[in-house]
Amino acid sequence: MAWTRPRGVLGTAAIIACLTLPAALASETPQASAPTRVAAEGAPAVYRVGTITVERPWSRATPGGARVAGGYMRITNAGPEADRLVGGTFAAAGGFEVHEMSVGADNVMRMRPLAAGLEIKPGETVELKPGGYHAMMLDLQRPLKAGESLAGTLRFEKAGTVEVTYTVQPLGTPAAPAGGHSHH
Ligand SMILES: [Cu+2]
Repeated sequence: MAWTRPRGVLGTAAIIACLTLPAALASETPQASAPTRVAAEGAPAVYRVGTITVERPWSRATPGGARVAGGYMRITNAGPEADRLVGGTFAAAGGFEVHEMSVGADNVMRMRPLAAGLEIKPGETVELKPGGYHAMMLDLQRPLKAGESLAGTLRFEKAGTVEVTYTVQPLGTPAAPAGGHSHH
């Protein structure tokens, strides 16, 4: 799960995404048109801080009473050194953790916090997605509704903090891989 792109292309994509349409972004970054593309219409979809690029942060609508929500995005490190996603914030949540999913000895898939954060190696892209690495929004203060946008931040060990906007996709979009995401 890695590809490299020239810095100039990333910079251009970021500017285009901020000023114009997601459609323009899609033509700049072929990988963005994968089947699970989830960027909301009109929402800025690419964020940069230092050598880190964050693409299309999104979350999913939650049923009433849910206390947690997942945060998903694609993170690319164009720099020469590894960096780590170590924290963040989310407007509707009281806490934020970085989680991984893994299958235990009992063959049950579980999530656990990455105490040292999620490493993004030089030149690599890491996808946070249902069933895999994800941001975990804790202590949700209200249900998330499909179509809304929520502000947040992402904090990287070296690159620092970047403000992002999460778009909330409908429940079940895209379908989570087998194993699901039931927890807490
Ligand atoms: Cu989690």
